[in-house]
Amino acid sequence: MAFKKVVVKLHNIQNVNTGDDPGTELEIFGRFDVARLSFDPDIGELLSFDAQNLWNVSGDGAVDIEQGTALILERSATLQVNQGEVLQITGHLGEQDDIGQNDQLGSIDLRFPLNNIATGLVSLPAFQESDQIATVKMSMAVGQQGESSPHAGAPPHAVAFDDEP
Ligand SMILES: [Ca+2]
Ligand SMILES: [Ca+2]
Ligand SMILES: [Ca+2]
Repeated sequence: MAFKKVVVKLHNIQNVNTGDDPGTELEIFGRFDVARLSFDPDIGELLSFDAQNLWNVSGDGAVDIEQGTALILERSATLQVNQGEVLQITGHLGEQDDIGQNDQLGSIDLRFPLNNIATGLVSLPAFQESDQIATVKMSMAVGQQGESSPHAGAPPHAVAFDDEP
């Protein structure tokens, strides 16, 4: 069965424009997760497996990001996606405000079938509410791929000596 082992990396979150938000910084919070989705024919639904969190900050812990700078994260997760499965990247960003409700900058739910998983930057829309704009840099890297699961069959290197005294 074909598979790809893929490393998904959340590099950074950039404050492109503070806009009408008070001060020179955006107060950014949110979360990003990756998982693989597999169709279960018995119940006729996509199920989520191997979910891994890349970043998770609540409004109370919002991070100040100066306009024109980035919050460096460099968090990664590794998943093996098999034939018929889908790599899913989900996330959302918010912007914390002391007065009034926090701003919702946007959400993503990106899905990559096995054939669409390739090394490179992940194309993401800007996260934006009025003129408060943040962008997120993510990438994926295919580290290993093949036609059969590496979990099946013999290990690649047999132990060639014994350690009896
Ligand atoms: Ca705001
Ligand atoms: Ca601010
Ligand atoms: Ca704010």
